[in-house]
Amino acid sequence: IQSRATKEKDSNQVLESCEEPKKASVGSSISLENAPTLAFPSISTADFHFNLEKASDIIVEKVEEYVNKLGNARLVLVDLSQNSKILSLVRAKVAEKNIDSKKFFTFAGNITKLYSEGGLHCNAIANATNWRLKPGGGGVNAAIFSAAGSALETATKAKAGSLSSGKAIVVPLPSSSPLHSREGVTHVIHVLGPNMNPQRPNCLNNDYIKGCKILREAYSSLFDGFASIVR
Ligand code: AR6
Repeated sequence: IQSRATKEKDSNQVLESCEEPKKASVGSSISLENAPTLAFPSISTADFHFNLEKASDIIVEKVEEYVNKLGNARLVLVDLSQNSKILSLVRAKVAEKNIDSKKFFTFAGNITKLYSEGGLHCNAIANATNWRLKPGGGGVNAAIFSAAGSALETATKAKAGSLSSGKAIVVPLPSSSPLHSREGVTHVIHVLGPNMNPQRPNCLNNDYIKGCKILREAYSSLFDGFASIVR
């Protein structure tokens, strides 16, 4: 069994090898490694076919709006691959802004294995879900419901039966869930983004005026939900 110290050392190595966040300079402020952290996927940009340029603008705008309101808490945008288009777009756009790289950074990895495989402590993770809040359907929703086991389904049902687009719902994860015991995730925040895929319910038919408004609401609702557990 790896000691905590070894894990934390490994986690630094992982972060450094991803070049995210930038190495702290000597004498800089304390590490935020154990600060409350929300890992979130890019909402709506895969199965829901939302335009990546527009989505990346909204992610950067919303991160900029929330990051300092959240105290020392961290926001981490996650995608499966280091070559992810959305991660590169956001990294490039965030570099133009004055955003603390210890409080917001991108990370390549499976959102259900951030601690065990990436050494990244995240007490909350966001799920890009469907309006029925049901397991399956592929993407990050299928991965999170599957990794969390039936405890997440039960806890979600106790909170709500459905979700409207642009909204998020915070679900405390029971300690019986492997995602809690193995990864340290205490809350899953389900978010429903706008849908541009004609094969899925409530398609917006390329109406990006509505779509961008709903995506902004979705991120506000997600970050407000995270703020409610950090407080
Ligand atoms: N870890 C990290 N990121 C992931 C993972 C993972 N395990 N899996 C996917 N992503 P998507 P949407 C990234 O399609 O577009 C579902 O069927 C992915 O690369 O999961 O909001 C639901 O039930 C992308 O960047 O969500 C809904 O019906 C991001 O997560 C619908 O899809 C979101 O991709 C929601 O579609």
